[in-house]
Amino acid sequence: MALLDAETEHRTQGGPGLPQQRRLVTDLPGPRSAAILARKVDAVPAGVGHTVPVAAVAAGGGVVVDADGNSLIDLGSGIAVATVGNAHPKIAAAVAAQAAQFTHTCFMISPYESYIEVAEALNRLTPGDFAKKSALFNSGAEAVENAIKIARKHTGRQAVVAFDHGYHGRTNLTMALTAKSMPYKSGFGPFAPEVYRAPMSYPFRDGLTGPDAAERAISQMEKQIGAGNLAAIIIEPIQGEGGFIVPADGFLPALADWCRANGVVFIADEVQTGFARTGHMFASEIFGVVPDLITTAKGIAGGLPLAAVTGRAEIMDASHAGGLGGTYGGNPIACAAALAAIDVFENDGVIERAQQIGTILTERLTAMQSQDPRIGDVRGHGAMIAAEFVDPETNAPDAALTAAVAQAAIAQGVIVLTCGTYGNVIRFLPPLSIGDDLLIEGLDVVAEALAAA
Ligand code: PLZ
Repeated sequence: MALLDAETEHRTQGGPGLPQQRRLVTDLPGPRSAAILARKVDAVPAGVGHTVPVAAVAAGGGVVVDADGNSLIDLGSGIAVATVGNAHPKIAAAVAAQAAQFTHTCFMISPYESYIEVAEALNRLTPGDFAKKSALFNSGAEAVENAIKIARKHTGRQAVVAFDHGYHGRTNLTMALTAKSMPYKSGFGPFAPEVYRAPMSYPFRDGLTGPDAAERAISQMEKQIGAGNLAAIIIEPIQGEGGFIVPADGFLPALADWCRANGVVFIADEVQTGFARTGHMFASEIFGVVPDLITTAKGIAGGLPLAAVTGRAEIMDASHAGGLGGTYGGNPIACAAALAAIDVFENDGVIERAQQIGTILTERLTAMQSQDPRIGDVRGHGAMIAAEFVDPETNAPDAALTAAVAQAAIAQGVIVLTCGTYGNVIRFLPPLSIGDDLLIEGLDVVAEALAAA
């Protein structure tokens, strides 16, 4: 098939109708992608990087198709966003219908029902059987910023604690909350004040029980900040960019109890873990914690930019009228997409599918680990599983091996993402619409890449 025909076909035929196959018709990037990426170099600043050297033209099910007609297996979901599957028919239809009706009035000017419906759904679906309210924003970072604003207003306190290996965004306050300097913070200071860092529970590296790790963090917060000065702690129940770090049992509940006893707002950043990703609607459920506030984004709207802060009504109501908002927050098209996505999350067996995917990923990766001591740890929940690569002698992080495996897999048409403070983790975040055969083929390719590295 001529390249042009392939491109035209894929432009008009995205979503689950795409052939579900790994098929490389060129080396990556092919000539069309290479030409587009050359224009990127001229038109887009170097600071905006990319992982996979292709220009996407269609995606759906478990594949991303590029401008040359290459079909790649998607094990990244655009960083945990296309959870229900790219161009999901229910979302595409809801977006088209809303775009034909009205695209924007600004919720702060002329409100509309879909925003309120999304808020009602979030209030219902998030953990905690108390009165809740939700406010909508555009990005995960913006949700985090607003959660901190709300917690400060509610408590009348200023200090905020984030954790080692934490990631919360790229805006000024969220850079301050984010732990890792390169590439997120280096040279971009000064950072927002009154942000402190506490040690995380990282069982593979610290060997501490959950309660002991919590005790270490609490004692540091009490000594260095003082509970009476602390507005909030913010933590990802499973850390995403930091390396899919799953805290030891008891760590999060002990922190939440301490917060409650001291009038500190406990904020769970579920931007990456939320909406069925971990085999639960929210990862907080895995650990039996009920956050005061939850930030969400990514999977919430099937790829449309939407984010939210949801939490206890009395905390959410702390702000004076007009104190929260933004031109686009809760845009009607994004809300229509979110309502369609939430319908899928609740009614189409997506949580069960995340659990099945988690079983396939975990069994395969632990089997690989038993043959290959360079895999130091396999961890995660549901469709959020990672392998940490180490020097088998010393357990030291092996970022070079990790990068080599990821690059080799991508060159063979499998999109995998790395993460981790030490850059030594490959994370698997497939869309839940991927079939078992493609998932297993993707894992085969990663296994071959590791064997060859
Ligand atoms: N909180 C827990 O994972 C976004 C960003 C990757 P935005 N993570 C992926 C990158 O290199 O920029 C994220 C997250 C958690 C907040 C955010 C920020 O969400 O929608 O990217 O602003």
